[in-house]
Amino acid sequence: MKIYLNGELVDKSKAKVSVFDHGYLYGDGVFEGIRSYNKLVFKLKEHIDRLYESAHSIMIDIPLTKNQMEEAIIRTIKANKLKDAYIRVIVSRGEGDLGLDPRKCKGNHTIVIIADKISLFPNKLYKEGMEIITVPTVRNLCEAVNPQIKSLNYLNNVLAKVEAINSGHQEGLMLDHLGYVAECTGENIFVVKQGELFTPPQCMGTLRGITRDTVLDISKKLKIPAHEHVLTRHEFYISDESFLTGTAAEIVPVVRVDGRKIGTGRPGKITKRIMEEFQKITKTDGVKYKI
Ligand code: PXG
Repeated sequence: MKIYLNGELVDKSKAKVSVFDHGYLYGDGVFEGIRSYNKLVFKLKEHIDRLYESAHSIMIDIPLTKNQMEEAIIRTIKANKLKDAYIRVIVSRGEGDLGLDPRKCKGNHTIVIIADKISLFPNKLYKEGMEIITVPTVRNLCEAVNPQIKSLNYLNNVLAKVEAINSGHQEGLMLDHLGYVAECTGENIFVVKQGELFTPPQCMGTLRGITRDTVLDISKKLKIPAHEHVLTRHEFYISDESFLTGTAAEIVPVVRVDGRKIGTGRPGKITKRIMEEFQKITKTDGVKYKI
């Protein structure tokens, strides 16, 4: 496997970064997770835009233009000859010294791009639906580390994932500090009630997910009314259907939350229709490459 490391494609065994990199010392950096389907990189522009927004917010000046970043991503996928890929782009503050001061890193950002295959959850869950549980760890406050920043410090999400796994679940439902539904550890949440879609607004400790935006576009196309609205757990429990969205997870039906059955306890009609449309879009939309 070839990894892009600061402009060079190197073997996986040689893809090493310094222990003084502030990405490693402090989680000081940003990342994106992107997918390609059948030689089409899905929503590449949106992912690159969000990467640069995250970097801007934490004052990292990425030393590549967006076009150069796009070329670097495509080059890495092609080097690995992947028709379908999961691409991780990482930009860290770079090598510095001990101590938080980012000025010590002298602008030598480390850029790593990995292209590989992943399947986040077992196939069975996509067909039969997932059971999730509310976890004790509260989603980061917007005023502290804003969840819009896809930073290398994912401990908030990792803790929630550990709690979900420890209670025998694949995913954990994270609430914001007021107790409203925020998102799962790496996915946004949708519920369906009386034929309409609801998802928490991005100010509720929720990442503005690119798959979430895609589902909102699909709902317009399918003429399913959709609302960005605060959700309580009660509203989640009494919904007719629910599903999670994310680049890595794609669309996963949720059929049980905190021991309560959602709707019939099977993936719902609207969920299945949206999953179908999502699969169609990923096969036809995207930035094309040749291998
Ligand atoms: N919420 C959070 C907290 C995320 O990290 C999403 C929602 C979904 O966003 P997109 O744009 O992908 O639709 C994410 C992103 C993984 C993994 O390996 C998943 C994500 C990020 C990093 C790692 O499971 N999902």
